Amino acid sequence: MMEQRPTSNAEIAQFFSNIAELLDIKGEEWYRVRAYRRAAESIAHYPEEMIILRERGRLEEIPGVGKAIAGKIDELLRTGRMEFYQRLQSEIPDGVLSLLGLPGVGPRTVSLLYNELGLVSIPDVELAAHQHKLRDLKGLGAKSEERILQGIQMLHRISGRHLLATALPVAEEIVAALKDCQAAQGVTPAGSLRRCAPTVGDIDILASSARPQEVVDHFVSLPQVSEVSSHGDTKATVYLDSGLQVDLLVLEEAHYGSLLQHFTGSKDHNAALRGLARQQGLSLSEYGFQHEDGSVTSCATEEEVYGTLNLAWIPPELREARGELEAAREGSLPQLITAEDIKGDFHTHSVYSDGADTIEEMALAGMARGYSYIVITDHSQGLGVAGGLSADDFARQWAEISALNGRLAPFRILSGVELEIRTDGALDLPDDVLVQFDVVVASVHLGLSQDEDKMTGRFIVAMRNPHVDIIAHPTGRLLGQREGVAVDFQAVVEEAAGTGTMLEVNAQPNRLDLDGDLARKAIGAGVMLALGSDAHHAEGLGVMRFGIATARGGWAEPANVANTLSCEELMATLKSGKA
Ligand code: DGT
Ligand code: CA
Ligand code: CA
Ligand code: ZN
Repeated sequence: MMEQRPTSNAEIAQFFSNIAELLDIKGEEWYRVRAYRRAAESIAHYPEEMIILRERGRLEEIPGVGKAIAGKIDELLRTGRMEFYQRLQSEIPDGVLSLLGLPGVGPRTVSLLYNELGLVSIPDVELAAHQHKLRDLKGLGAKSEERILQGIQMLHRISGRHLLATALPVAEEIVAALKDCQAAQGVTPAGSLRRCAPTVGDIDILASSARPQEVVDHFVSLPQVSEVSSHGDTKATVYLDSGLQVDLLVLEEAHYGSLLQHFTGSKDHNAALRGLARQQGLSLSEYGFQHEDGSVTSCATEEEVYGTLNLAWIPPELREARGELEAAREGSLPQLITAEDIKGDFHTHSVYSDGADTIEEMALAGMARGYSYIVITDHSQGLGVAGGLSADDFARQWAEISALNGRLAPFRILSGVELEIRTDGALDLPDDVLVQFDVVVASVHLGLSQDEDKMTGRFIVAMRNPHVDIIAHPTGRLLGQREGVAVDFQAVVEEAAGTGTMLEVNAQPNRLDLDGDLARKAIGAGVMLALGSDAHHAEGLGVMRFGIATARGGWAEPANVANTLSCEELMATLKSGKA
């Protein structure tokens, strides 16, 4: 087998970011570590390919890339290896880098775990934490030990699950490949993927066909498949190279509605539906309704399945046994928000802070998506790690925005800020600066382990400020990495409603924060939702679809979501909107 050489900017950047981590773990000087980290960042975001730059002898034009690093890029592209990296790797066992994947554990802590206790894997750390060996490490203590243990337990809980955003493109590719099979009709994803759950255990795909075996055979021989786990005449289970499991089920067209309904789930929704069927003397399965005399009625569409039980068709995102059957019976299901309703994006970053693209590039991407506005929300100064801006920096930004607005009209770039709510609860910019933004989005990135009273207090102070329009990613959860902060959500929602502050549904695939349930609580209390991609580059605006799916899971109608407002309506709705 030929060894694959790293050639893309992302692959090359990964080498340098690994080097930075390894040096940091070794305890090297901070400025050396930072130099590699910087180089990794700028290589990852550089608009031209390293391969081309190297051919033209232009590697050193990249910010943060000097002679030494340019030499390493050259070596990597020429030989597929980097001597320096190899040497570092041989000094530190493989598993040590994986410790960085632990929630709340950075290179400093990994350095302690490895150098002081000789821990080289996550199971090592788990054992040592149970034995209370971590609390005596310098700067760690019992609380950190507890937090690390909780993090490991959370990793166990979500292990084997995949982010919706990871699974969805894979599923779409397989659906498209199955459609190439002559015998296949009605190919569609089902299961948690169709319900747009934040994470999925596996990908479920259904098809109808008069010749199921042909479809199943086509499926197991797709090039993406790395292992066939089972292969029957109407169903199969396979694994892909990425480790994702895919289930396929094929039935005759006459059963298709029953099949689709059954395999969309959720289990709880289906159990509730079966209960309802039983009350009407029917037994519900993936083949249809069985009557008391033993005869079976199959349903070709989902509408027939629900209709047989006198229910309106229920959108998949609502099928979680949270009152959707009652609403479907009463005809009070929500008219859910759709992608077509979205007129703008409330949360985007540019090169002014930690984004990769200019304001203009972000705006053009928004226009290409058919939006009428985007809000640029670069970080405020308190978030140093993200290159946060001072009041003077923002003044420069406003000038650029206003020039761009002259050129791009009627499209509007709204001036915004992702305002840090400091650990002591103070806001990161004074009121006389805040009043000058179109939209102020406040959020917490620091002091996330504070207790519930403190944390709730920080949010309340922010919402009471007359200029703060939106609280971004209110719980701070990171799927697979970090639980949400300790906060009295009921108090937050009431304050949001009272002060007319919106709560964000952050569309980043590993955030989806608020989640569906909390979004529904917020809506119930009369709070307006604001959807934000939190994009750090132009293509990043595309994650909006996951925000929309999450809002739908929260039963959101267009009237509950500020992104459905026109720019004029929005300005009239914002707290201290300038005319
Ligand atoms: P996942 O894969 O863990 O993200 O969640 P789902 O909902 O996709 O679950 P999955 O893949 O096990 O099954 C897909 C659907 O098929 C599920 O939502 C309901 C139905 N189903 C599967 N297995 C069973 C079962 O044992 N009992 C019942 N009642 N329904 C099932
Ligand atoms: Ca599934
Ligand atoms: Ca499955
Ligand atoms: Zn952000």
